[in-house]
Amino acid sequence: MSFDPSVVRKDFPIFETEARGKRLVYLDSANTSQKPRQVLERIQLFYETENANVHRAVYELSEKATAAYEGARAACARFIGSESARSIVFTRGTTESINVIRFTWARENVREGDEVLITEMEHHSNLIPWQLLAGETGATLRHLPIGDDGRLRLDLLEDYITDRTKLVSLSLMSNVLGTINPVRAVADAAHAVGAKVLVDAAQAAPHLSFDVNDLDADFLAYSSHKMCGPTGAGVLYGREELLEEMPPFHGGGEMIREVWADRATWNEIPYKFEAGTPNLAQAVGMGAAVEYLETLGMDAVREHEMELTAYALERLAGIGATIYGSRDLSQRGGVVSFNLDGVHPHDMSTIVDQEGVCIRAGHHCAQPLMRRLGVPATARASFYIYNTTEDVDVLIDAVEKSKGWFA
Ligand code: 7TS
Repeated sequence: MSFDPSVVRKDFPIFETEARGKRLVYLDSANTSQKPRQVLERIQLFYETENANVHRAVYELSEKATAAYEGARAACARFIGSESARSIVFTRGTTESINVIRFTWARENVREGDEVLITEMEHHSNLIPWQLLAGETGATLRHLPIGDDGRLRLDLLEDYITDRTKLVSLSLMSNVLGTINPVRAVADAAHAVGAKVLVDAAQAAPHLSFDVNDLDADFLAYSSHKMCGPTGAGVLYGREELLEEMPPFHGGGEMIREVWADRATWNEIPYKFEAGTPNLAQAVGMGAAVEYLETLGMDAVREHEMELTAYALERLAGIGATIYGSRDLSQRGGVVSFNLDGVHPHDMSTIVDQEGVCIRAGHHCAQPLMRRLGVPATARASFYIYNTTEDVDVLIDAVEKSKGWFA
């Protein structure tokens, strides 16, 4: 049931452009993905035929805009196995979704002496909000260690999840190591002590099929722009009963039910968390991205990326690269961090750019993880539906050239 990536590639206008006069080899999808025509055309259609503000007017055009916006919400719910669209809050992306929890649920539920547990492999957007919360509340932030294989030390879970733990926030897939984390096992341990679980699915949502009920997530965050959708849109999933209890985030229009001069009551969920005019076209575009991925089939997406990752790992090992993270394909996705002896990743990235190859170099917004790995930076290639084995070959040739520069 797999698809042909060279056919998929044709859906993406960007691949009609060149990079440095060469075929564009885009290997930075963990950073942001490219956008298919189906999504771009859906956004255009919204502005051309449906554009009005949502939920506020009774005229037909506003009804059309509202239907498009709420249709996207239903698609985003279906995509992660949420039975109810009421659980889906539209945000600007994963970072904002995590910060919503910091400013709402966490402020009400995390006190001095409590603990928030994250892991050693988190992106800064699932680290800094909790550092700030800890600073404000006197709570303690703890980090579940990883082993040398780039996987979570589940054997230490008992020491790290205690009766003081109020929140466990972890990524489903690492943006550096590609590790797919056993979220359900962590969630079971967290729930056993009454803690809540927030899943950062920024890297998982574009690449893996998962279900919030199977994960037993209380909250889950993902971004549109990494999964073929536009920037400026994302999702915060929350269990309905938790969203109901939580105070609002931003105050303003749309999030209220009734307002007096000195007080107000709140709208029903999810609107209680969507103050002001939302990013309408972006949300609609995100819905179109979900439909695009559903048409390809998330199992086929995963299968394609496993094949490509296997090939890339083999070829990188063949040129003597150090690869960070597990080699076990069942435990990892298509984000491959690596280094070559004697070549700084930034130099490598600059040199491969001359061959039309886009890779990321640096700390990947995960500085504590870099310290744990004992490196200041890595190069990182990340794969998606439009990448081919030819892209990997171009990457390897280009990386080999960078070796030559420093020989
Ligand atoms: N969490 C993870 C695991 C991520 O990989 C990222 C972005 C974020 C959160 C933040 O998402 P945003 O959409 O709110 O920005 N990761 C990366 C990356 O790996 N390279 O650039 C951005």
